[in-house]
Amino acid sequence: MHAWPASEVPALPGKGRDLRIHDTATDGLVTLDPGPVARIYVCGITPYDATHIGHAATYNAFDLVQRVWLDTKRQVHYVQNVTDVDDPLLERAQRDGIDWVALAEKETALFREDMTALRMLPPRHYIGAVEAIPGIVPLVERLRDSGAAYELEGDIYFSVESDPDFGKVSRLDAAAMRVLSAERGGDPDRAGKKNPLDPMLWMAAREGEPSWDGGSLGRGRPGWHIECVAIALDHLGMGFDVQGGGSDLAFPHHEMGASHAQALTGEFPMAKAYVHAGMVALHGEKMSKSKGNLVFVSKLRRDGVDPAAIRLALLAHHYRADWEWTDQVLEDAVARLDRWRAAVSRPDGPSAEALVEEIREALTNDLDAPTALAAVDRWAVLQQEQGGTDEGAPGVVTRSVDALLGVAL
Ligand code: 5CA
Ligand code: ZN
Repeated sequence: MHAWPASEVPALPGKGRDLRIHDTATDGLVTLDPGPVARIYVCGITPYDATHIGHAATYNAFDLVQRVWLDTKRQVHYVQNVTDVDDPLLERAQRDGIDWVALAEKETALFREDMTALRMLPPRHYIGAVEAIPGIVPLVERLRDSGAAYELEGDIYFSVESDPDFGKVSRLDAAAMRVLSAERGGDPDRAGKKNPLDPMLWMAAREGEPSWDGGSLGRGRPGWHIECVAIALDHLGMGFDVQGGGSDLAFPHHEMGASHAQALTGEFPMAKAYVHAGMVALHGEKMSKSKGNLVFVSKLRRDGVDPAAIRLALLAHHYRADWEWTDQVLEDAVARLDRWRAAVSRPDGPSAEALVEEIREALTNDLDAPTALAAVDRWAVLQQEQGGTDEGAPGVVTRSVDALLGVAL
């Protein structure tokens, strides 16, 4: 699949710093030392509805990771998937009487437009589940042949008990896992499973549903977790730096992914840091396609909201916080954008050398974007109240805000 165009990332004066970030698996901050090529896998959308502010907030967090690494002059090898075949997509297509392929294509195209407008840097590899099937099948066959997976009425399940490290990503107890498994795509109540938590690796073809040749597995379609493992291992290999997604992916998705990879390679963890963004709510409840309480990025754009203001609204919240989208959040962001634009539109201003370092310091400290915004606010206030004689300063601020925060002033 093709991704979307990259906006240019200006080079900044001084030196970038290494990222310290919260890892769910150890529940602590880790300082990543990626080497010359940093490797990150971010779970992509299931394209059955338009990009909402919750998605955008999560992709914003991982865009900051990429920008921090680029600032250290590293290359970034960023991979993202599109879950372009899965139950919710097929159900929505059925409900609306449309072709599931057309639905996935339409919503993926809109996601690309939204990401481009928000200046999210694209992944180097953007891979759909369907195109990954030829790589998924041999992995499932290997898991089955090694005894880490078993068959149940034609479907293939992964046995969580085959992984001695199972549970180390989300660190939840079995009861909590069972509840979340039922809520998030699992089938803990299906009879005949070895362990209620065992997730499906390969679903045998169902009447009226799309299916693909699965070699010795028979016709069917892939399970959700193995999709991301296959794509990540194919394009990044084991031990990459960050696997990212919203906090609702810690269990079961990233837990099961780590387990699949452990069973395949004998290694744990698949990612050095498991990074999870908080959930954005609307009217007191998590924004979710299934509930329908959504604010779409594309709708805001159509209403004439500057994408830079949407981006500032996301950045005003720490990525790990759960927060609520309100009109006030957007109004504050629009006002901030106006203040910043006025401040950089002057020919000179107060020195911005310290500001670049403050933004770097904030972002490398677990992506503390609100602190970075506060630093820019202080420079803008100084500019407004006292001005300054540094002719390069407004340009440095514009470039810093663009390169590190993805906001075009
Ligand atoms: N295709 C899978 C990942 S492989 C999936 O979870 N797709 S999704 O479309 O449901 O979500 C895409 C990303 O947005 C995930 O990282 C998810 O955790 C995140 N996300 C979904 N809803 C919210 C929300 N309300 N707030 C923040 N992030 C969210
Ligand atoms: Zn995923």
